[in-house]
Amino acid sequence: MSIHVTTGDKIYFPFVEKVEFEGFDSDNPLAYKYYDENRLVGGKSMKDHFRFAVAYWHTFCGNGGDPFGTPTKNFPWAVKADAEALAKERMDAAFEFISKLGVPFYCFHDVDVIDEGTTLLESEQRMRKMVDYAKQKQAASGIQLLWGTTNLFSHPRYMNGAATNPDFQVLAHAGARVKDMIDTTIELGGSNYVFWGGREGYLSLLNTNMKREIEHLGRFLQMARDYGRKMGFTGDFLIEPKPCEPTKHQYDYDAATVISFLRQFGLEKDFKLNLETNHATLASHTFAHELQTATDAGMFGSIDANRGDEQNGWDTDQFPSNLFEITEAMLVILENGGFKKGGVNFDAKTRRNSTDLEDIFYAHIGGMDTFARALLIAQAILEKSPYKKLRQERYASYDSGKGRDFEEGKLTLTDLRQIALDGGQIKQISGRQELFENIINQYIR
Ligand code: XUL
Ligand code: CO
Repeated sequence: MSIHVTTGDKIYFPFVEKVEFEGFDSDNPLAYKYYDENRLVGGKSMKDHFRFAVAYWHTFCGNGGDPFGTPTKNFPWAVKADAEALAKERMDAAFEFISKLGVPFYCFHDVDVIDEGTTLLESEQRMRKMVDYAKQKQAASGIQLLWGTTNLFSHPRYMNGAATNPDFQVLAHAGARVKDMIDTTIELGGSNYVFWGGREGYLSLLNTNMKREIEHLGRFLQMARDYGRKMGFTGDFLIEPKPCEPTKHQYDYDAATVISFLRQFGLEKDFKLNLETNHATLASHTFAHELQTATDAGMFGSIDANRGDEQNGWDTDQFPSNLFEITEAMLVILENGGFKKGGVNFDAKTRRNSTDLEDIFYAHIGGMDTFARALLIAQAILEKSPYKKLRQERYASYDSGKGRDFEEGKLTLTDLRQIALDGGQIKQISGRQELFENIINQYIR
């Protein structure tokens, strides 16, 4: 079906009233097959499990343009010349889409809702108008802000970074924009505030004082935290790790790097992590590994859901569809108590040649159904299968006797020698990886 251009009646998606749960047997492409928002899984509704969010930038600002070609998506809300009129039309379309999809949250960068003005003051004024407009939209629809963030990477002023820029004046400008967006997030009742370190990294170490840049980043985040708390922000600050792209080496490389950075600068109580599937795979980690690393450090916050491509090494931001991958992720998330202030934000874009308005529905429906199905599988594995027991058994030698004494710090290296002598021959204990994998496969049904 082609694009429906609607100007007068302001209906952008006339082909659907509401995406409903119709179950596995439905052939309706505009219905959920697995995501049933009220269905209880482990005593919690699917809606509360996921806290799904639509990413404003991909779905309403993405135009399909790439380094090889001009935009392909001529969406009807992107035609007005005047910045404010365009911003309002786009927000009308966004709230119509999110309501019809039945998703409870959205996320945006400052410049997603309205372009910067020619001066900092004009940018701030523009944002205040859009905050008023968004407040009305949120109140009328019940849709809430999962997180706000500042785009500190698109404008040419940030070509050498924002908080890590060698020029202090650029850092100050970035501070002004972050302050404005923290105010916006508070005013709109946002649950979290995200820092993705866009161009915080380097292209060449030859011209870079890495120590100084990282210290500037730490100081900058302390200032943001202090300002937010002073203004009454009770949500979580989140950092989103990514190893490369756009810079050759991003400072927020992966979960482990960010955790130690946060501890170095005393930020670990206010900051958690926003983990993205495709960023994990770019760092040569699985998504589950990144989730487990953050969880074990007490810093798991939220996720940006998407997937990469097996055959290439860049951030393709495709919608999630890999059931095995998401099941492994849901196992980690469920075992550790699920989302609190965070949720599942679709930081994903439809392909350049997916040009119909229906495609953005199909994409989100597919992503949500993948997560819903993975949740059901993971819950069944944790409740019914020997998965947890098998893993626990691998560590049985630490549950009592000398193994427990070791865990409790009661032994010395000399004790270990004596235990080794007394223990005699070491028995082989299988890791049984294939058996673990079979359990996941068995429960995919
Ligand atoms: C970039 C990315 C961003 C952040 C928000 O790879 O993931 O869209 O999620 O700035
Ligand atoms: Co992201």
